[in-house]
Amino acid sequence: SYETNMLPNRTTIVHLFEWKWRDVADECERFLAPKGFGGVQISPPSENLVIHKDGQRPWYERYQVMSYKLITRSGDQNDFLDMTRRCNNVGVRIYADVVVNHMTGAYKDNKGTGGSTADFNTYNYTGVPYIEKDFHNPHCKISNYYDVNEVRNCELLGLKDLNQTEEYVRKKIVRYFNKLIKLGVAGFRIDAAKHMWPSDLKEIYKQLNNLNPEHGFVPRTKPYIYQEVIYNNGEPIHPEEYTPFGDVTEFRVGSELTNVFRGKNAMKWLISWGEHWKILPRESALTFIDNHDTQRSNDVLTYKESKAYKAAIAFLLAHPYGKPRVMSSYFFDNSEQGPPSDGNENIITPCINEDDMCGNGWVCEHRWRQIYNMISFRNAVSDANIERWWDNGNKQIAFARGRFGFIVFNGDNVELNQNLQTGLPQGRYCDVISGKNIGGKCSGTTVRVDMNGRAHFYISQYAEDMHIALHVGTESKL
Ligand code: LAG
Ligand code: CA
Repeated sequence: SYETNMLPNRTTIVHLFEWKWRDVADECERFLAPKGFGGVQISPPSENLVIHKDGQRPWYERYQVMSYKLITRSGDQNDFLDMTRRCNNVGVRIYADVVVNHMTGAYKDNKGTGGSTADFNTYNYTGVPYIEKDFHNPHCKISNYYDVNEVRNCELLGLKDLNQTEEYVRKKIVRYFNKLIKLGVAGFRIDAAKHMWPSDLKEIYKQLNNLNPEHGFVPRTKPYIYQEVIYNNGEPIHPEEYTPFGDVTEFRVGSELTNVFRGKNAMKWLISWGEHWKILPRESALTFIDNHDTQRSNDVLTYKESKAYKAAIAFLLAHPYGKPRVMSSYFFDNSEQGPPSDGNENIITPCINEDDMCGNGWVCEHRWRQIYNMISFRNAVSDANIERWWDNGNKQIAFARGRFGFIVFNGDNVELNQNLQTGLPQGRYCDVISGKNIGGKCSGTTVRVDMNGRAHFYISQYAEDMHIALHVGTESKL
């Protein structure tokens, strides 16, 4: 198991997709730290190709690399350092999304967000620099995912494919990663890891510096690495090839939990959730319901199906399997749509409304009470075991996390009306889904746990949320 380098009792990463560095820094201070978030996955910080399509800048331009200069629409290197300083100061870690499998596709325009230019025909990227011999040759396109060589040596979506087996390319990548380490990141999301040879990645990781103690890290701390490996049934490339030197994103979690919380699979089966479902060992899995790709392309739950989505995330966070990440999005109705931007193509800062929700086109799922309160739940129950599993044989379930937390779900089309053994110490607990404890009083439902640890739960099939969650630390005084 790899160390995430979060503060003790912090557990969860939020992906602030397409946020500007200044806004991330503000969010660390005013919201993420107080609510107990462990870290932020940021959008790729490396200079990208400016793409204009249908009168706008599609989000995916950030996956087309022009150089490793830290200049993007999210900000420059000064903004970046200001972000890591301010976030680390309040105990929130920064994980950088790093795109090193490839550079760009071939376009008519060839200007980067930092002013670098490239000649796509001759594979000349002056900003690094890379020249043709730094790319896989012969040039080929990936079409057959059952051919391991093709997946790793050919172009993904026509993106010029770097040859990481070459010493010079590795050196440039290592330098880029070490620059980010020096600037205070706690780790990396390795984009398109499946498209690079495990042996090359291992070599690159070996040459990485320890985290920067000036940013509050204990000397000799290794960066936390989680790798994007999408496994589809039957493919020859297995995520397990990458777990000997980092964690791996477990996409099957999102699809399986989507099935359950859409009611297509009975919740009672979740009693065996984890390795029994033929997913990665818990200590290697980075888990999530949706990410920036699957929320656009796959059939998974997103903010657009909020009731089921909130419940799926609650289960993800209440269950000890994996290291969780939650998505934070902007509204979109077209899959290429970029982040909210102004007339000068600058990304617009999310405004924060009086009710704590975001405006200006940002969804900010991480600011939904039902989501951030479950992060507190996960922090509070720590590594306590699942105990006192209950189900009705169908789509109503409940379980405890030791003596620290208890959660109940009603995914049935009938009400849930049950007296359950919670294992919690006697007290009046605030349900953290319908409300919270404000000045010693629950703003939502209060649940009375008696001296034997039993409590009564009622969840209508029509309720705004299908679940109730209790954890120690939220007891009401009334
Ligand atoms: C990833 N993980 O392994 C990213 O999570 C994913 O968002 C990236 O694709 C992909 N790998 C490459 O880094 C995204 C979009 C693609 C987009 C690509 C490059 O999902 O749609 O491709 O970034 O910008 C686009 C066009 C393609 C075109 C390609 C090259 O959609 O049609 O062939 O650019 O011009
Ligand atoms: Ca490759």
